[in-house]
Amino acid sequence: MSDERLYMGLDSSTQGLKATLVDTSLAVVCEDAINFDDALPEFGTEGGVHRHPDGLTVTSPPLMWVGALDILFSRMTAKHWPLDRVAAISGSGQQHGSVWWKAGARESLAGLRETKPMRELLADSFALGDSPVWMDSSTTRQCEALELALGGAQAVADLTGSRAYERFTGNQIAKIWQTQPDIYEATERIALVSSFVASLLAGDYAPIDHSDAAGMNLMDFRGRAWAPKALDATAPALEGKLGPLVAAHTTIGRIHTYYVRRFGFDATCRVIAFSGDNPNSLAGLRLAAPGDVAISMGTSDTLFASMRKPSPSGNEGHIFPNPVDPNAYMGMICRKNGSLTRETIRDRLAAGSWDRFNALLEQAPVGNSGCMGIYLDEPEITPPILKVGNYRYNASGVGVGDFEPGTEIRALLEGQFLSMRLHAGQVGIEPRRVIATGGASVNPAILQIVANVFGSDVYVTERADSASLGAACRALHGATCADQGRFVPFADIMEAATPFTKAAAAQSAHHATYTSMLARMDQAEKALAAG
Ligand code: XUL
Repeated sequence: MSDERLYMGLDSSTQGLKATLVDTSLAVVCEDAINFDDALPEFGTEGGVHRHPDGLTVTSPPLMWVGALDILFSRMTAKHWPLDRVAAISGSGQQHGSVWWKAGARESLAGLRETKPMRELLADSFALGDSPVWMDSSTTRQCEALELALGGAQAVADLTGSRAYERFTGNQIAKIWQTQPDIYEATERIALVSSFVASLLAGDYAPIDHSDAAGMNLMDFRGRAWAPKALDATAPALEGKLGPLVAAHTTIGRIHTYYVRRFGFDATCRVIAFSGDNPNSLAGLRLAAPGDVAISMGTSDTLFASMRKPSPSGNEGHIFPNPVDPNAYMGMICRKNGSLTRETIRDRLAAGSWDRFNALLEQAPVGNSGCMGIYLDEPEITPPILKVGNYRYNASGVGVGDFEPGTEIRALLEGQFLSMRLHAGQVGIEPRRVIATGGASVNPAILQIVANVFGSDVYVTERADSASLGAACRALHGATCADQGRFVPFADIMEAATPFTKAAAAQSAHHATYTSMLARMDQAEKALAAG
C-alpha cells in the first residue's frame, strides 16, 4: 500500500457535491459525486434550488449542503478511500451564494462531535434557512442604489471589478438588510458557499478568499481588501460580519477532529482556502498565457481567461484576482442560459437525445442561412436581459414565431456562442486557444461551433469536472506553498499534468461567416436589453 500523499478537491455546485482525490502528479485517484435533488429529496429542491413565485428569487437551503457533505464523506469511507493519506483539502463553491451563520454557530462548529451527523449538529446554526444563490436576480433596486452611491456603473466596476449585478452577494446582503433586518441582526457571520464549506471542514468560520470575494461588489479588487465605500452603501456594521480576506493558496487551518474520528482523516490534513467554481476551474484548466481562454459549459456557460492588465467594464463581464497568481487577474463573462436551455430544446425537439439533437443540427448550414435566435429560459446576465422568452430572427433581422427543428437547434447554439464571443471581445479578451469543459464539452458538434465562432482550436481535458479537479490542484499548491514557506508558482505544480487534447480545429471560412453575424447579434441583444 502506497503512502504517497493525496490532495482532495470538493465542489459544492448548484446541483450537487463532488469530490476529487489526486496524487502529486495530479492523476485522479478517486472521485465521487452526489446530486442534491436525488440524495436529499426532503429539501424539495429542483436542480438544487427553490424557485420563488416572483420568478426572480432563487434560494437553496444551506443545511442541504451540510447533509450532502455527511453523505459524501460516509460514502468515501464505505468505499475505502485512503482518507488518512490526504495531506490537504481545498474546494470550490457556486459563486455569490451567501450563508447566514447565526450567533452561536461558531461554538457549534468548534464543538462538532463525531457521534452524530453534522446536519443534526448544525440544524440550528442558520439565521436564514434558505440562502440566496447565483441564479437569483431579485435585487435590481439594490444594484441601482449601489451604483448611485458609488458614482455609476463604471465606478463600481473600477472599484470592485464588476458593475453592480443582481446575483452579487453585496446586493443580496443589502436586500436582506432592507427586507428582513431581524435576520441581518441575528447574523454573526456571512459566508460565501465556498468559505461556508471550508468552515465545516476547519470547524471554525473560514475566511473568504480574494477571488471569490470579487463576486460580491464589496472588495477593492486591486487592493484585495474590503472597500469601505461599498460596505457602507450596502448594510451597517458589515465588515465584522464578513471577517478577514485571504489569498486562495492560504492554509486556513487543520481539519477538525470530527473528520479524523468519524472518517479517518489524518489530524495534520490542511484546509486550504476555498474559492468560487470559476476561479477553481481556471486553476483546473491551467490557463497560463494571455489568450488562453476556457469555456465552461455547465448549468451556466462561463468564459474566463487569465490576464495581467484588467480593464473592468461598467457594462458587462467581471474581473477577479487570479486564484493561483497573486499578481494576475482573471476576466470572466457568464451566460445564465447555458446547458439547461440546450436541454430544454433537446427535450422539446429531439426527445431528450443528444444524437438526434446533433443530427437535426446538421440539417441546417453553418450560419443558418442568416437565421438567428436568442433563447432565454431565465433572465440573462450577459447581456442583462431580464425578460425571458425565445426570440427568433430571419435573415433580414425580422422577428419570426417559429423555426424548423434543425434551424432552431442551430440558432440556439450559434446564438449562445456568438453572444459569448461578442461579450468576451468587449472586455478585451482575444482568444488564442480555447479549452472547453463542463457537460456540453463532450458534444463534438457543439465544440465545432465553438471553434468556428471563436476562430481558435478547441482543446478538451480528459475530465469535465474542472472545478473539483482545480480545487484538488489548489490543495496541492497551497500545501506546497505552506511546506516551503514561500509562494511557489502554480506552473511548477502543474508541470506533472497531462497535456490537453485538441478536439476541434477552427475553419476559416466558417469563422468569417460567424464574424459577419456579430453586429446583428449585438443589435438584437441591445434591442431586447432595452425592453
Ligand atoms: C458566476 C456565476 C456562476 C456560478 C455557477 O458569476 O454566477 O458561474 O458560479 O456556479
